[in-house]
Amino acid sequence: MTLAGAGVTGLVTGCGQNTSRPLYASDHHVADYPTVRAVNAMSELLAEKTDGRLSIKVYAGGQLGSERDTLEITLFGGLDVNRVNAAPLNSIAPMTVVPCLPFLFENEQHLHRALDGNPGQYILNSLQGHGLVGLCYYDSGMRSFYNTKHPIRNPDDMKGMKFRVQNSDVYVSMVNSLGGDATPMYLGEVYQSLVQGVIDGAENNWPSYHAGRHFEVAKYYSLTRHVMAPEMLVLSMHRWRALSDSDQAAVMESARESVSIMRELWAERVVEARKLILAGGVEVNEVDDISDFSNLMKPLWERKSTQPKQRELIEEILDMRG
Ligand code: GTR
Repeated sequence: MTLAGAGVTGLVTGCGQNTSRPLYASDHHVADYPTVRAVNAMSELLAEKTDGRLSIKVYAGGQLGSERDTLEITLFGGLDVNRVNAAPLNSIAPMTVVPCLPFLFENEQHLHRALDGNPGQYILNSLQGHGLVGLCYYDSGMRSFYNTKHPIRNPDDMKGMKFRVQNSDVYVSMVNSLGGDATPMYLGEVYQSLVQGVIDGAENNWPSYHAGRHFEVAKYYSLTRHVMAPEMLVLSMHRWRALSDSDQAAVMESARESVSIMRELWAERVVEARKLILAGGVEVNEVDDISDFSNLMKPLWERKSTQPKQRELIEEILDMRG
């Protein structure tokens, strides 16, 4: 959908000459999803810090288009803020590949240590070389595979099945390395594609598996927990440059403060989504031996992180394991 088609006029403002208008933000998820609620919470914090001069208006529910499309719009300054997963940033900013690597993080604590620490900050800063300002990370839990056919207990069970992946080479290689057939596709098309049999499955965390109603059609959820790629909040460099130093500081601070709000909202939503999914008759299974999956994905780390700095970050993150 175009911006005008979504009823959003005046969004493309010629790179932020009007610095007192709200920051316009996009999110694929609907209004009550934790990411949208977190950005709304950030908006309130920002308004408090700037005596109401600055706030954020979120266009939720993917009104403005897919994450890839809205990122492009953000890059040229037609949109200010974007809440996206790290994956669609992979083709824009190579350091974002690192937190998307399968089986990099051993658990949530490890993920938080890495993202709250040096590696996370380095990756956020690296966006500045690519027309974006990295504001913060939000939780996105662990992604697992689901499908319409049968439980996946080992990679052989994925053979001959088509899995939707996010628009990122890392994810295409990931599914192909496991023996499945990867189909990159916008999240908004997944439900229909599952219904029509265009794809057999996809992979996501509990809340997105639930929010997109994929669990109604793809009844097998296999707990591979293969990726913990975080959500990221980014701001257009055009709008950033148009802000005063103190407004830039207020934006950064309110983004940071929204992280703990999001973590609470996320933890609650995971529990709630899981309950609803189980009540919906989904068959959930653990996999036999997770190393059957992780061993196949190791060569992918080498292929997808060819820059020395990416390697360094991986090592630093591995050293932060518990
Ligand atoms: C969700 C994430 C979205 C999007 C989506 C996807 O978990 O919140 O930003 O990346 O996954 O699979 O496309």
